[in-house]
Amino acid sequence: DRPEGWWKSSVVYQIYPRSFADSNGDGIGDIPGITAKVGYLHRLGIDVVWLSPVYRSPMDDNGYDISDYQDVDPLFGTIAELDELIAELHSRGMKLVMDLVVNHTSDEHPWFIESRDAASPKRNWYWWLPPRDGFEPGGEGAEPTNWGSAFSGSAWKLDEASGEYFLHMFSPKQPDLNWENPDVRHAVYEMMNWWVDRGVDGFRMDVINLISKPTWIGDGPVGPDTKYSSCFAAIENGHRLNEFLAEMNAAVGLSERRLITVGEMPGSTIESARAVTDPANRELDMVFTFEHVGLDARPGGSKFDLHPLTLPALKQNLNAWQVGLADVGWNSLYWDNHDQPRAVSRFGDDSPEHRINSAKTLATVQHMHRGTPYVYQGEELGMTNTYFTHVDQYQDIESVNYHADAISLGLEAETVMAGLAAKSRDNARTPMQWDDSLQAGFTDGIPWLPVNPNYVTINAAAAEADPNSVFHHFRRLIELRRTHPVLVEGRFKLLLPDHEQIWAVTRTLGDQVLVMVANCSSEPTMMPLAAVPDLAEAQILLATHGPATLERLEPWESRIYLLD
Ligand code: TEU
Ligand code: CA
Repeated sequence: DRPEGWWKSSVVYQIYPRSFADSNGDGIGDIPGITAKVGYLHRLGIDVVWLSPVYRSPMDDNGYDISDYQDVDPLFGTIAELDELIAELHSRGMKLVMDLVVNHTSDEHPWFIESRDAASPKRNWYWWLPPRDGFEPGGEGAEPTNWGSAFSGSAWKLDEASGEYFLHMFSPKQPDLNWENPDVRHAVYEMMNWWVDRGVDGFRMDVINLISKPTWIGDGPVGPDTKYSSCFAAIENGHRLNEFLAEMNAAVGLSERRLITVGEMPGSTIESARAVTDPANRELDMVFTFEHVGLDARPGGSKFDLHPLTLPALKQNLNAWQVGLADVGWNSLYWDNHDQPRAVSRFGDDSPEHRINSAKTLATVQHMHRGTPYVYQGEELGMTNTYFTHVDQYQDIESVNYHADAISLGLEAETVMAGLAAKSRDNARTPMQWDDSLQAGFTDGIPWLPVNPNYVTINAAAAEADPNSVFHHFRRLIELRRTHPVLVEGRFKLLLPDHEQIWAVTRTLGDQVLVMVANCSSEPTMMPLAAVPDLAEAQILLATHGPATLERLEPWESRIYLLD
C-alpha cells in the first residue's frame, strides 16, 4: 500500500537506536525498546520511521561501521525482534526505512578481511594504493594523497602485510568500498533486495554521493588549521554517481516498488540534487543537503570553527532549495539528526523563557516549507544540547578526535571546548527523555551517555499531558498536513527575505493560501503588514500564542493563517 508519491505527504521520524529506549537494562537502547514506543509515535502522527543502523558492528562509529549487513547486532537485539518491529509499524499503517551504509564497511567485515590479502579476488573491493612515489611504506608523508579523514588524520591507512594503503574517508575502521567494481555493486543490490523482501519500505543512504571516486587520485588544496586537504571536496558528487544510483534503482526496483529513498549528500548542490531527485531519472526521491547546516561554521573550516548565523542567510538558503526544486524533484526538510546539534539550541533559543516557543516556531517553519519533514527523536520535545564541560564526557569519535587534533595544532582549549559544546554530535545522542523518573525512563541501568539533567521538566510524559507542549504542536502540524493538501503541494514563496527577525512565507494551491509569520528572535517585533496578504479575514490554523494583534509578534511567536 504505497501509492505513487506517498512519501511526499509523509512525516519521517528518525530513531538513533542506541539512545531511544533500553528494554534490558544494559544502558543501551534496543529494538524491543523501540517496539514498545510505537504507540507514542503513532500518537504523534508519524508515518515513517528511519532507523539508524542496527546491523552487526564493532561500534567504532556507533554502527555506521558494519561487519554484517544481514544480521542485527546483539546489542540492539535479533532479526526476529526487528521483524516484530516491522510488523508492529505495518499494523498501524506506519513504515520502516533502514539506514543503508554502503560507501564503506567495517574493517571487520569478511569482505575487507579477505581484501587485505593482496592476492585475493576481493582485493579490489576496496581502494588500495602503494606509498607515494619515492617513499617507503609507513614513512612520514608516504600516504598516496594529502586527503584528510572526516574524523581527523589522514584518509589513508597502511596495511603492513601488503605494504599498501587503503582509503577511509571516516575512521580507519571504515574502509571505503570500490564502487567501480561491479561485484561490489551487485553485492550491495542483493543485500538491499533481501531487506525489501523482509518488508522494509525504503532506505536512507549514508553519504551516498561519495561512492563514485575520481579517476585521478591526487593531492588537494590544504584547508585552514589542518595539514590535510578535504577528501569530501575531492570525492563528493563523483562522475558516475547518477549512473550508479540509476543502476541501483533498477536492480532493487526502488521506483517500481515505490520505496522511499533519501540520499545523505554532504556537498550536494541544488543542481546535483535536481539530477538525483528528478523522477524521470529514476534515481532517488530526495536528498539531505548540508548547505543550511554549514552556515554557522567558518567557510572552508571545520564544523567546530564557529561562525555567526544570520536569519536572512538561513531563510535565503532554504528558499534557494525551494525555488531550485519547485519544478523538478523534491526537498527533504530537516533541522536535526544524530550528527547535528539540537535544533532548539542551535537555531532557536533554549533559555527557559524561550525554549518552548522557539522549538514550536522552528517546527512551524520546517513544516511550512515544501518537502518531506524529518523529525529527529526528542526534537518533538524541544530537547536541548547537553553542554558537556569536559572533553572526557564526549564519546563521539568525531568529537574526541577533533579535540586531540585541534589541541595538537595549538588551538586554544576553551575555543575547542566551545566548538564541541555547540556542534558535537553527542548533543543529539543523549538518551531520549521519556519521563521524570531516574534516567528519564530511558533505562533502569546506567546509560551509555549521561541523560541531560533537564529531563526532569523536558520529557515525553509531561509533554503528552500538556496540550500546549511542543509535542502537541508537532502533532497539530502533522495533522494539518493530512487535512490541508496546500501544505503538501502548495507553491512556496518567501516574503521579507532580508528581515533580521521575521520569517514569513506563503503556500498557494488553487485559491487556498497559507500565510506563515514567525518572529525568529528573542525580542518582540512589529509585522510590516504591507508585506503580507490582507489577513483581516484570515483564519488562524495554528499559533504559538493566544489571540494577538496582527502587527505585533512576541519573541518566537509564529502563526499560520488560512486565506481561501
Ligand atoms: O555522516 C556523514 C557526514 O558527512 C557526517 O560525518 C558529517 O559530515 C559530520 O558528522 C559533521 O556533521 C554519515 C552518518 O550520518 C554519520 O553518523 C557517520 O559518522 C558517517 O556518515 C560515516 O558513516
Ligand atoms: Ca539495551
